[in-house]
Amino acid sequence: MKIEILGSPLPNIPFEERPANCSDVMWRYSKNPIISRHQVRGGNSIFNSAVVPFKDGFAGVFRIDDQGLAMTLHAGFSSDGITWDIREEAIQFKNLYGDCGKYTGGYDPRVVFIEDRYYIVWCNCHNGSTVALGYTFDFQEFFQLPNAFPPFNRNGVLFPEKINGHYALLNRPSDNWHTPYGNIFYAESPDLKFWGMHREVMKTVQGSWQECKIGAGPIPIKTSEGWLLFYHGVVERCNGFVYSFGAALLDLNEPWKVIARGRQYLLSPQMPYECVGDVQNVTFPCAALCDAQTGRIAVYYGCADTVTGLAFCRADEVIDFIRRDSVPYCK
Ligand code: BMA
Repeated sequence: MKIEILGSPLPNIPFEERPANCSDVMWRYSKNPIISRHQVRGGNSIFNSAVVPFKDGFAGVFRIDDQGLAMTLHAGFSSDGITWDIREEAIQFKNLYGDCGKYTGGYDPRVVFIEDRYYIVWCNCHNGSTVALGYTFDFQEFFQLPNAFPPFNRNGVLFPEKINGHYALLNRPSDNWHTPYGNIFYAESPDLKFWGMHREVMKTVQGSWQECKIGAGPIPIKTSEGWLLFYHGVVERCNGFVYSFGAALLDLNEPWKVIARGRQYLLSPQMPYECVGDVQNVTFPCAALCDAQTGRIAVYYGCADTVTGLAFCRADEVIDFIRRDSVPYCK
């Protein structure tokens, strides 16, 4: 049976065909990186950022670390998904719930359209890193909801629709710095304020690229086979962490159940802009655009905590790849 993305067509998705000399399931954009570290005045780096289709083009929320290394979020707009006009002024969130979630700087945003608005989930520094939520209708005015969890937690990723009547959020409980461990969990909420029913989705895999910690990446993509989830995995080598990314397939109705999970990574730091930068050897995906009509996917990923790259794949090929060589135990 044909593997399909269940969603809307996106004929203007940024996409480049696989180069003739490449047999990889995922391949990089030939003009990477698409966003340079100095594209916005006063910036030190622009990476780990999220984009969505918006009006006739695209909009996004970008992580900029400034030259004092303060981490802030900035709106950006693009007509083709490749050339971005990113606002120099940081987003100011209108805080709707007082002490429950103040904006004190943010990083690693994800953006998703649900029902009538664009939700932003990011890592907030309020009393320690945790998962913050907010929304916008127009990428001009932004509102902040309560933090989903107390510190420490990161890599919050909302599903693009309610599951069994509830909002659903992948997350990664952690500690106060570069957690040397971490598994992906699932939480649900009736109203985006109260979160519970925590379930474990996936553990790390010893002796692999996903050995120390894993974290959900872009918004899961609904397919005929299950939710296609791209996620990053970290291994500690003798001179530091290496961040690669791969994919898993989660059950459509019970997404805490893993159907298949790639043993091999899809992309790992190999190009100079992924290996050299403020933090060496990091590829960190935070967004994916997909075209349901053709199965084409474009993944946006941070490179070496410095610049932003783009990589491409096809949903059916990724699903075949992770089914063919799956981690033997899924939990
Ligand atoms: C993680 C996050 C990411 C970063 C990565 C590598 O813990 O902070 O923002 O890309 O570390 O430094």
